[in-house]
Amino acid sequence: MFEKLKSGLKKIKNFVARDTNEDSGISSTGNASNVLSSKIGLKLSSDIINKVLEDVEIELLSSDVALEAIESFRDDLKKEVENRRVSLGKSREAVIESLFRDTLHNALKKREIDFLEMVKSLPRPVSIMFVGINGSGKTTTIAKVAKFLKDNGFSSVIAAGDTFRAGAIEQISIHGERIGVRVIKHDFGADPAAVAYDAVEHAKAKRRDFVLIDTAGRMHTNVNLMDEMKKIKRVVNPTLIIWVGDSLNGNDIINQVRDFDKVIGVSGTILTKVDVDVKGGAILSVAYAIEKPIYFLGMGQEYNEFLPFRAQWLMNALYS
Ligand SMILES: Nc1nc2c(ncn2[C@@H]2O[C@H](COP(=O)(O)OP(=O)(O)OP(=O)(O)O)[C@@H](O)[C@H]2O)c(=O)[nH]1
Ligand SMILES: [Mg+2]
Repeated sequence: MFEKLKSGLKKIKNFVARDTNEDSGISSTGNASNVLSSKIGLKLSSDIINKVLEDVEIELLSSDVALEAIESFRDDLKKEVENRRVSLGKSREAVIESLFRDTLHNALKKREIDFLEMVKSLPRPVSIMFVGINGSGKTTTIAKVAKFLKDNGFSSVIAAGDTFRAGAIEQISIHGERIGVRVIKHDFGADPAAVAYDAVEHAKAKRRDFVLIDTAGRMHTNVNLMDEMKKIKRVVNPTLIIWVGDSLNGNDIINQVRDFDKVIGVSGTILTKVDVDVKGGAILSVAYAIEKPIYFLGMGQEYNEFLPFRAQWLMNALYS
Protein backbone atom coordinates (compact mmCIF):
# COMPACT_ATOMS: atom_id res chain seq x y z
CA MET A 1 0.00 0.00 0.00
CA PHE A 2 1.21 3.52 -0.97
CA GLU A 3 4.68 2.21 -1.94
CA LYS A 4 5.20 4.97 -4.51
CA LEU A 5 4.23 7.84 -2.22
CA LYS A 6 6.17 6.36 0.68
CA SER A 7 9.36 6.14 -1.28
CA GLY A 8 8.86 9.73 -2.50
CA LEU A 9 8.41 11.04 1.03
CA LYS A 10 11.47 9.12 2.21
CA LYS A 11 13.60 11.04 -0.25
CA ILE A 12 12.94 14.39 1.47
CA LYS A 13 16.00 14.10 3.70
CA ASN A 14 18.19 13.33 0.69
CA PHE A 15 16.76 16.27 -1.19
CA VAL A 16 17.55 18.55 1.73
CA ALA A 17 21.10 17.26 1.98
CA ARG A 18 21.64 17.69 -1.73
CA ASP A 19 19.96 21.06 -2.10
CA THR A 20 21.60 22.63 0.93
CA ASN A 21 25.00 21.43 -0.18
CA GLU A 22 24.49 22.77 -3.69
CA ASP A 23 23.32 26.00 -2.13
CA SER A 24 26.40 26.57 -0.04
CA GLY A 25 28.89 24.79 -2.22
CA ILE A 26 29.75 22.49 0.67
CA SER A 27 30.57 18.89 -0.04
CA SER A 28 28.36 16.20 1.40
CA THR A 29 30.98 15.42 4.02
CA GLY A 30 30.46 18.95 5.34
CA ASN A 31 32.84 21.41 6.95
CA ALA A 32 33.01 23.10 10.30
CA SER A 33 30.47 25.83 9.56
CA ASN A 34 27.98 23.40 8.09
CA VAL A 35 28.22 21.15 11.10
CA LEU A 36 27.96 24.14 13.39
CA SER A 37 24.84 25.48 11.72
CA SER A 38 23.28 22.03 11.99
CA LYS A 39 24.13 21.83 15.65
CA ILE A 40 22.88 25.22 16.72
CA GLY A 41 19.75 25.07 14.61
CA LEU A 42 19.12 27.10 11.50
CA LYS A 43 16.84 29.70 10.18
CA LEU A 44 14.70 28.03 7.58
CA SER A 45 15.63 29.71 4.36
CA SER A 46 12.75 29.91 1.92
CA ASP A 47 15.19 29.23 -0.92
CA ILE A 48 16.02 25.84 0.51
CA ILE A 49 12.38 25.02 1.22
CA ASN A 50 11.43 25.98 -2.33
CA LYS A 51 14.15 23.82 -3.82
CA VAL A 52 13.19 20.81 -1.75
CA LEU A 53 9.56 21.45 -2.53
CA GLU A 54 10.27 21.34 -6.26
CA ASP A 55 11.79 17.88 -5.90
CA VAL A 56 9.00 16.71 -3.64
CA GLU A 57 6.38 18.00 -6.06
CA ILE A 58 7.72 15.74 -8.78
CA GLU A 59 7.50 12.79 -6.42
CA LEU A 60 3.92 13.70 -5.49
CA LEU A 61 2.85 14.13 -9.09
CA SER A 62 4.28 10.77 -10.05
CA SER A 63 2.32 9.26 -7.16
CA ASP A 64 -0.83 10.68 -8.74
CA VAL A 65 -1.42 13.48 -6.27
CA ALA A 66 -3.51 16.15 -8.00
CA LEU A 67 -1.70 19.36 -8.87
CA GLU A 68 -4.30 21.36 -7.02
CA ALA A 69 -3.67 19.34 -3.88
CA ILE A 70 0.07 19.95 -4.24
CA GLU A 71 -0.52 23.69 -4.55
CA SER A 72 -2.55 23.71 -1.42
CA PHE A 73 0.16 21.70 0.36
CA ARG A 74 2.69 24.31 -0.76
CA ASP A 75 0.57 27.12 0.75
CA ASP A 76 0.24 25.23 4.01
CA LEU A 77 3.95 24.59 4.09
CA LYS A 78 4.73 28.27 3.67
CA LYS A 79 2.49 29.15 6.60
CA GLU A 80 4.05 26.43 8.70
CA VAL A 81 7.56 27.76 7.92
CA GLU A 82 6.60 31.22 9.14
CA ASN A 83 5.30 29.88 12.42
CA ARG A 84 8.09 27.44 13.02
CA ARG A 85 10.86 27.86 15.55
CA VAL A 86 13.82 25.70 14.76
CA SER A 87 14.87 23.66 17.72
CA LEU A 88 18.50 23.62 18.63
CA GLY A 89 20.66 20.62 17.98
CA LYS A 90 18.68 19.23 15.08
CA SER A 91 20.04 18.66 11.61
CA ARG A 92 18.46 20.64 8.83
CA GLU A 93 17.41 17.37 7.20
CA ALA A 94 15.46 16.43 10.30
CA VAL A 95 14.00 19.93 10.69
CA ILE A 96 12.75 20.17 7.13
CA GLU A 97 11.52 16.60 7.06
CA SER A 98 9.45 17.18 10.19
CA LEU A 99 8.16 20.42 8.71
CA PHE A 100 6.78 18.48 5.71
CA ARG A 101 5.43 15.76 7.95
CA ASP A 102 3.64 18.12 10.35
CA THR A 103 2.15 20.12 7.48
CA LEU A 104 0.71 16.95 6.00
CA HIS A 105 -0.57 15.69 9.33
CA ASN A 106 -2.33 18.98 10.13
CA ALA A 107 -4.10 18.94 6.77
CA LEU A 108 -5.21 15.34 7.12
CA LYS A 109 -6.60 15.97 10.58
CA LYS A 110 -9.10 18.39 9.08
CA ARG A 111 -10.75 15.49 7.23
CA GLU A 112 -11.21 13.37 10.32
CA ILE A 113 -14.59 12.99 11.95
CA ASP A 114 -16.03 10.68 14.58
CA PHE A 115 -18.80 9.14 12.47
CA LEU A 116 -20.59 7.39 15.31
CA GLU A 117 -20.50 10.50 17.46
CA MET A 118 -21.87 12.54 14.57
CA VAL A 119 -24.79 10.21 13.76
CA LYS A 120 -25.69 9.45 17.37
CA SER A 121 -27.56 12.69 17.87
CA LEU A 122 -29.31 12.79 14.47
CA PRO A 123 -33.10 12.21 14.27
CA ARG A 124 -34.09 8.63 13.41
CA PRO A 125 -34.09 7.07 10.95
CA VAL A 126 -30.82 8.44 9.62
CA SER A 127 -30.92 7.91 5.87
CA ILE A 128 -27.70 7.69 3.91
CA MET A 129 -27.50 7.63 0.16
CA PHE A 130 -24.32 6.19 -1.41
CA VAL A 131 -23.32 7.54 -4.80
CA GLY A 132 -20.38 7.23 -7.17
CA ILE A 133 -19.26 5.99 -10.56
CA ASN A 134 -19.57 2.37 -11.73
CA GLY A 135 -17.63 -0.16 -9.73
CA SER A 136 -16.30 2.29 -7.16
CA GLY A 137 -17.35 0.02 -4.30
CA LYS A 138 -20.72 1.44 -3.21
CA THR A 139 -22.53 -1.85 -2.66
CA THR A 140 -19.65 -3.49 -0.80
CA THR A 141 -19.26 -0.34 1.28
CA ILE A 142 -22.94 -0.32 2.23
CA ALA A 143 -22.57 -3.86 3.53
CA LYS A 144 -19.49 -2.79 5.50
CA VAL A 145 -21.27 0.24 6.95
CA ALA A 146 -24.29 -1.88 7.90
CA LYS A 147 -21.98 -4.36 9.64
CA PHE A 148 -20.06 -1.56 11.35
CA LEU A 149 -23.30 -0.01 12.61
CA LYS A 150 -24.59 -3.38 13.77
CA ASP A 151 -21.36 -4.07 15.64
CA ASN A 152 -21.85 -0.72 17.35
CA GLY A 153 -25.40 -1.47 18.42
CA PHE A 154 -27.37 0.28 15.66
CA SER A 155 -30.02 -1.31 13.46
CA SER A 156 -30.26 -0.70 9.71
CA VAL A 157 -32.32 -1.45 6.68
CA ILE A 158 -30.85 -1.41 3.19
CA ALA A 159 -32.64 -0.06 0.09
CA ALA A 160 -31.73 -1.99 -3.07
CA GLY A 161 -31.74 1.24 -5.08
CA ASP A 162 -29.66 -0.04 -7.97
CA THR A 163 -32.50 -1.32 -10.14
CA PHE A 164 -30.52 -0.51 -13.27
CA ARG A 165 -27.66 -3.02 -13.40
CA ALA A 166 -28.57 -6.67 -13.90
CA GLY A 167 -27.65 -8.66 -10.82
CA ALA A 168 -27.37 -5.63 -8.52
CA ILE A 169 -30.50 -6.47 -6.48
CA GLU A 170 -29.30 -10.00 -5.95
CA GLN A 171 -25.80 -8.81 -5.02
CA ILE A 172 -27.06 -6.51 -2.25
CA SER A 173 -29.59 -9.14 -1.07
CA ILE A 174 -26.77 -11.64 -0.56
CA HIS A 175 -24.82 -9.08 1.48
CA GLY A 176 -27.94 -8.39 3.55
CA GLU A 177 -28.41 -12.07 4.30
CA ARG A 178 -24.78 -12.52 5.28
CA ILE A 179 -24.75 -9.65 7.72
CA GLY A 180 -28.30 -10.13 8.94
CA VAL A 181 -29.74 -6.84 7.70
CA ARG A 182 -33.08 -6.54 5.95
CA VAL A 183 -32.98 -5.46 2.30
CA ILE A 184 -36.00 -3.66 0.83
CA LYS A 185 -36.25 -4.36 -2.88
CA HIS A 186 -38.47 -3.94 -5.90
CA ASP A 187 -38.11 -5.52 -9.31
CA PHE A 188 -35.32 -4.91 -11.78
CA GLY A 189 -36.03 -1.66 -13.65
CA ALA A 190 -38.29 -0.24 -10.91
CA ASP A 191 -38.04 3.39 -9.78
CA PRO A 192 -35.16 3.57 -7.25
CA ALA A 193 -36.80 6.56 -5.54
CA ALA A 194 -39.79 4.33 -4.72
CA VAL A 195 -37.48 1.66 -3.28
CA ALA A 196 -35.71 4.25 -1.13
CA TYR A 197 -39.04 5.66 0.01
CA ASP A 198 -40.30 2.21 1.03
CA ALA A 199 -37.11 1.53 2.93
CA VAL A 200 -37.50 4.76 4.89
CA GLU A 201 -41.15 3.90 5.67
CA HIS A 202 -40.05 0.43 6.78
CA ALA A 203 -37.38 1.93 9.06
CA LYS A 204 -39.94 4.30 10.60
CA ALA A 205 -42.45 1.48 11.19
CA LYS A 206 -39.84 -0.90 12.62
CA ARG A 207 -37.88 1.79 14.42
CA ARG A 208 -34.63 1.08 12.62
CA ASP A 209 -31.82 3.56 13.21
CA PHE A 210 -30.45 3.75 9.67
CA VAL A 211 -31.55 3.44 6.07
CA LEU A 212 -28.65 2.72 3.72
CA ILE A 213 -29.57 3.46 0.12
CA ASP A 214 -27.63 1.74 -2.64
CA THR A 215 -27.67 3.44 -6.04
CA ALA A 216 -26.59 2.51 -9.54
CA GLY A 217 -23.09 3.47 -10.63
CA ARG A 218 -23.15 6.41 -13.02
CA MET A 219 -20.90 8.78 -14.86
CA HIS A 220 -21.71 12.46 -14.51
CA THR A 221 -22.20 12.56 -18.29
CA ASN A 222 -25.15 10.17 -18.07
CA VAL A 223 -27.98 12.67 -17.82
CA ASN A 224 -30.76 10.14 -17.22
CA LEU A 225 -28.97 8.45 -14.36
CA MET A 226 -27.96 11.79 -12.86
CA ASP A 227 -31.62 12.90 -12.99
CA GLU A 228 -32.66 9.64 -11.38
CA MET A 229 -30.20 10.30 -8.57
CA LYS A 230 -31.66 13.77 -8.04
CA LYS A 231 -35.11 12.23 -7.84
CA ILE A 232 -34.07 9.83 -5.08
CA LYS A 233 -32.74 12.79 -3.18
CA ARG A 234 -35.94 14.78 -3.69
CA VAL A 235 -38.14 11.92 -2.55
CA VAL A 236 -36.30 10.79 0.59
CA ASN A 237 -34.31 13.90 1.48
CA PRO A 238 -31.44 11.82 2.87
CA THR A 239 -29.65 12.86 6.03
CA LEU A 240 -26.27 12.25 4.38
CA ILE A 241 -25.07 11.70 0.85
CA ILE A 242 -21.81 9.80 0.80
CA TRP A 243 -19.67 9.76 -2.27
CA VAL A 244 -17.79 6.47 -2.65
CA GLY A 245 -14.60 6.61 -4.71
CA ASP A 246 -12.10 4.07 -5.94
CA SER A 247 -8.54 5.02 -4.91
CA LEU A 248 -7.25 3.33 -8.02
CA ASN A 249 -8.74 6.19 -10.04
CA GLY A 250 -5.84 8.37 -8.93
CA ASN A 251 -6.04 12.13 -9.08
CA ASP A 252 -9.08 12.11 -11.37
CA ILE A 253 -11.03 11.25 -8.27
CA ILE A 254 -11.34 14.91 -7.26
CA ASN A 255 -13.14 15.76 -10.50
CA GLN A 256 -15.55 12.94 -9.83
CA VAL A 257 -16.39 14.17 -6.32
CA ARG A 258 -16.89 17.68 -7.64
CA ASP A 259 -19.19 16.53 -10.43
CA PHE A 260 -21.41 14.67 -8.00
CA ASP A 261 -21.26 17.47 -5.48
CA LYS A 262 -22.45 19.96 -8.09
CA VAL A 263 -25.43 17.84 -9.06
CA ILE A 264 -26.56 16.44 -5.75
CA GLY A 265 -24.45 17.84 -2.89
CA VAL A 266 -22.09 15.47 -1.13
CA SER A 267 -21.77 15.36 2.68
CA GLY A 268 -18.51 13.43 2.80
CA THR A 269 -16.52 10.67 1.19
CA ILE A 270 -15.41 7.07 1.55
CA LEU A 271 -12.39 5.82 -0.36
CA THR A 272 -12.26 2.16 -1.29
CA LYS A 273 -9.55 -0.27 -2.45
CA VAL A 274 -6.98 1.54 -0.36
CA ASP A 275 -5.48 -1.90 0.37
CA VAL A 276 -4.44 -2.28 -3.28
CA ASP A 277 -3.48 1.34 -3.93
CA VAL A 278 0.22 1.37 -4.75
CA LYS A 279 0.44 5.09 -5.46
CA GLY A 280 -1.44 6.80 -2.65
CA GLY A 281 -2.28 9.88 -4.69
CA ALA A 282 -6.06 9.55 -4.58
CA ILE A 283 -6.34 9.72 -0.83
CA LEU A 284 -4.05 12.76 -0.56
CA SER A 285 -5.83 14.47 -3.46
CA VAL A 286 -9.22 14.05 -1.82
CA ALA A 287 -7.91 15.03 1.61
CA TYR A 288 -6.36 18.20 0.24
CA ALA A 289 -8.65 19.34 -2.53
CA ILE A 290 -12.07 18.33 -1.21
CA GLU A 291 -13.10 20.15 1.92
CA LYS A 292 -15.34 17.41 3.22
CA PRO A 293 -14.84 14.72 5.83
CA ILE A 294 -13.45 11.35 4.79
CA TYR A 295 -15.61 9.01 6.85
CA PHE A 296 -14.08 5.61 6.14
CA LEU A 297 -11.51 3.74 4.09
CA GLY A 298 -12.27 0.44 2.35
CA MET A 299 -9.36 -1.89 3.00
CA GLY A 300 -10.40 -5.11 1.28
CA GLN A 301 -13.32 -7.24 0.21
CA GLU A 302 -14.22 -8.55 3.67
CA TYR A 303 -16.82 -6.71 5.73
CA ASN A 304 -14.42 -5.89 8.53
CA GLU A 305 -11.73 -4.60 6.15
CA PHE A 306 -12.97 -1.13 6.78
CA LEU A 307 -11.53 1.69 8.87
CA PRO A 308 -12.76 5.03 10.14
CA PHE A 309 -10.43 7.57 8.53
CA ARG A 310 -7.75 8.74 10.96
CA ALA A 311 -4.94 11.12 10.04
CA GLN A 312 -2.53 9.37 12.39
CA TRP A 313 -3.23 6.01 10.76
CA LEU A 314 -2.44 7.44 7.34
CA MET A 315 0.72 9.14 8.61
CA ASN A 316 1.89 5.83 10.08
CA ALA A 317 1.13 4.08 6.80
CA LEU A 318 3.04 6.71 4.81
CA TYR A 319 6.04 6.86 7.09
CA SER A 320 6.35 3.26 8.22
N1 LIG B 1 -9.56 -4.75 -2.65
C1 LIG B 1 -10.71 -4.13 -2.46
N2 LIG B 1 -11.76 -4.40 -3.26
C2 LIG B 1 -12.91 -3.75 -3.03
C3 LIG B 1 -13.07 -2.81 -1.98
N3 LIG B 1 -14.33 -2.34 -2.02
C4 LIG B 1 -14.93 -2.94 -3.06
N4 LIG B 1 -14.10 -3.80 -3.67
C5 LIG B 1 -14.36 -4.63 -4.85
O1 LIG B 1 -14.66 -3.80 -5.96
C6 LIG B 1 -15.60 -4.41 -6.82
C7 LIG B 1 -16.77 -3.48 -7.06
O2 LIG B 1 -17.46 -3.31 -5.84
P1 LIG B 1 -19.00 -2.97 -5.77
O3 LIG B 1 -19.32 -2.79 -4.33
O4 LIG B 1 -19.82 -3.92 -6.54
O5 LIG B 1 -19.00 -1.56 -6.50
P2 LIG B 1 -20.26 -0.65 -6.91
O6 LIG B 1 -19.83 0.76 -6.81
O7 LIG B 1 -21.45 -1.05 -6.13
O8 LIG B 1 -20.41 -1.08 -8.44
P3 LIG B 1 -21.67 -0.74 -9.40
O9 LIG B 1 -22.90 -1.08 -8.64
O10 LIG B 1 -21.48 -1.61 -10.59
O11 LIG B 1 -21.57 0.70 -9.73
C8 LIG B 1 -16.00 -5.71 -6.14
O12 LIG B 1 -15.25 -6.77 -6.71
C9 LIG B 1 -15.60 -5.51 -4.69
O13 LIG B 1 -15.29 -6.69 -4.02
C10 LIG B 1 -11.93 -2.55 -1.14
O14 LIG B 1 -11.94 -1.74 -0.21
N5 LIG B 1 -10.79 -3.25 -1.43
MG1 LIG C 1 -23.35 -1.54 -6.76
